[in-house]
Amino acid sequence: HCMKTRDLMERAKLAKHEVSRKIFEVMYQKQTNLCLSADVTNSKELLHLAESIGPYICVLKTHVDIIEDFDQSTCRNLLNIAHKHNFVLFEDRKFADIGHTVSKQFTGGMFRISEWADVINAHPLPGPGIIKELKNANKRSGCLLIGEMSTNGNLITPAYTKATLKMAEENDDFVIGFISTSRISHDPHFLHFTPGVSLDCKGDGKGQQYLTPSEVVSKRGADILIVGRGITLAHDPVAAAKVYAQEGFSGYLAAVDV
Ligand code: 5FU
Repeated sequence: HCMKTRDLMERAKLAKHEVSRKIFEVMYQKQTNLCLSADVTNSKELLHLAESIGPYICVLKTHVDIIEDFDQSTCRNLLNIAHKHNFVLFEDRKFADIGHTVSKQFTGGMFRISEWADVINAHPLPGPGIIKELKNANKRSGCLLIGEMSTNGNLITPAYTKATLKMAEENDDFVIGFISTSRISHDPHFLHFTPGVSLDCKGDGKGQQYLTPSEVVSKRGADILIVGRGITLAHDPVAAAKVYAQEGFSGYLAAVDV
């Protein structure tokens, strides 16, 4: 049983959403569980990162609202690169409002996230209405619930995380997993994405707290490690991505289920 949930093709078969199935398959095909957090502020840099780091990742995570020159061609180009290098796009918008508002934030405005993002995420704080309305707006995207955060002093309690799990289980045709710093569910169809990963730093002096790839994947039970500045600010980002991908995936294969 222990090895079974580490078996990516087995997990792909158990997936309840097209996007989680795709992610498991990409992880298997490319032998990587690295998600690049491409937190740059212009389209050219974003597309350059996607093109150069693309071969080593299963997911590329964006914050499109920090891009100064964003337009629809940014997403079109990003989609082409994602297709070429076989990774999925995750917009880290962290929806956190009433259902009526989030459905507009998801589909409308400048960013029209629902038209290009495979994965989105939401805080469960407002209650199940947020999930229902995001799903009604576009069920082709898969949603991660933020069950834990990496930051120092965050207000999330064990009871909140447990309630997040319940909300995920009740909506598992749309919720594909969690943002968390530990394994929240033992159900192999849920994905756990863990941010706050660095080989060199313990923190950023702004609340972020870092763990190493092997800590998050082997000890905390993460499926996918999210790495931003550890790669983007490295002297050689491609070389750094290869190291994180290697550490992350060997940790994933070695991990026993927690
Ligand atoms: F939900 C979370 C969280 O708890 N911590 C995070 O760091 C999200 N993040 C995101 O992961 C954050 O918004 C950044 O985009 C990224 C981490 O970037 P870093 O440069 O690796 O610190």
